[in-house]
Amino acid sequence: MMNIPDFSKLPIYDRTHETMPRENIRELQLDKLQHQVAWAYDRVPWYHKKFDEMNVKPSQIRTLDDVRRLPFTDKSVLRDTYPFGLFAVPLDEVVRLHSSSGTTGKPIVAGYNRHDLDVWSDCIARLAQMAGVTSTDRIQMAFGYGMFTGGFGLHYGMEKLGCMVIPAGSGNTERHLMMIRDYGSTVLIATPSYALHMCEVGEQEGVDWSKSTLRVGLFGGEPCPPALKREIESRMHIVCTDNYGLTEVMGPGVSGECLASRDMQHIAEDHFLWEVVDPQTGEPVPDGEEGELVLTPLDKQVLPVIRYRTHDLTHVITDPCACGRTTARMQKVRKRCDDMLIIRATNVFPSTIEDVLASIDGVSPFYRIVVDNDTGMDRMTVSVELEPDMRIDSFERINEFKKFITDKLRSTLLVTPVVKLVEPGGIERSMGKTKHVIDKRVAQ
Ligand code: DLL
Repeated sequence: MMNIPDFSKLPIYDRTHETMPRENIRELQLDKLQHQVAWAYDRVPWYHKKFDEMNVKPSQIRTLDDVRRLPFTDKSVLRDTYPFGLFAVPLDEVVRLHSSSGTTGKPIVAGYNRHDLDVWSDCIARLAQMAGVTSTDRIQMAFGYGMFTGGFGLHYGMEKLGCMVIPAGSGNTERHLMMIRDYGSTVLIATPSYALHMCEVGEQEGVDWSKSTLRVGLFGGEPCPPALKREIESRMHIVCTDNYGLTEVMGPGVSGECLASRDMQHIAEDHFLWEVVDPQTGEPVPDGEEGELVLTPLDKQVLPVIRYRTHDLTHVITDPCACGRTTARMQKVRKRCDDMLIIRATNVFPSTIEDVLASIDGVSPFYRIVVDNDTGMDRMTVSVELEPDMRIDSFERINEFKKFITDKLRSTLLVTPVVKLVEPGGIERSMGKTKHVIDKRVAQ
């Protein structure tokens, strides 16, 4: 079995900021917010105009609550100002670009100068140490090294920590397995769905994961449901943490899981101001309640977005954590306000389907949801992949199992799906983020 290190003995990368008394964190945030707001107002014409329209000046930001006077920023603003309209420095100061594609329209472009990259690497080094990674580790990178922030973002953070980084990149699972074996990699960086795929391929090839040098998985980029994490941890004999971030405010490194509170993530609060708002009204929700996460980076020089609407749903708590950190913790993101499906007037979150499937023995974590309206009525088809050791040898048993899954889904969702059983390995694997839902009613 995997061995969870004693978190009380693990190093804390930036002890000063990660364990600061909360009143000091808030003072620091206010100080940085005032500077950041003035930076955006003075240098980005879009913000200047927007602040003027809303009759607010940077000098009116006197408390952290005053952030509410400021405008929200969302994807549409970044798209309207594509590609560099929100940049606050001349382009020759920019040393890196990343982008995120989204489903429609132009990509979102993020720029970084040296300062931004330094802050980013620090945030990454923090989350690596939360998982017990140190300079002696060998890091095998399975995130892509393209415009996606995952590859380069984590790469430089791990180098900053002093690790040996093996920049294998995404895909080519056989080669990954060979590298783990030959280079003695100790840490795998990947999306959780790709890590599970690597685990399976390894098992098929006779890898004995309990004897592998790999000991830690640093995941992120997509939701990592608890059942999936448990499965990877027990099958690969590694400890996995799940880390969150988004291109618009930096990339990975916004928050990370420590080993003491495994369904939450510590927010790098000295670099990000968080709010949780009602997605409909934009008003703050009561303390600790679920809502949409809104982030204002406090140290971004090139792209100083203010109050970015992430669309990610979470809640945040501020009590101290057993790991010794005082930074606020956000519940891991399982759903977004824009991923809710409306099926025959009933609201369905894909994460609910995922949870129901995870509670059924014999069903693997791989599934796909397809929604269409070909017959004039919404239809949701859930393809469920069976575990390799699940033997169903008669039509009768297949129908019984399908009915069992359909009934379980119906009683939770209040919608009757069409359930299809798929043989092990039958659902397409992704090398990066997995797309679980295809809604044919909307343009993809
Ligand atoms: O996915 C940044 C990242 C890369 C984070 C690698 C962690 C590791 P984007 O491509 O812009 O950036 O996608 C951001 O992905 O708003 C969430 O909806 C989702 N997301 C990212 N990390 C997690 C996570 C990167 N750990 C969007 N859990 C975000 C759940 C996540 N959702």
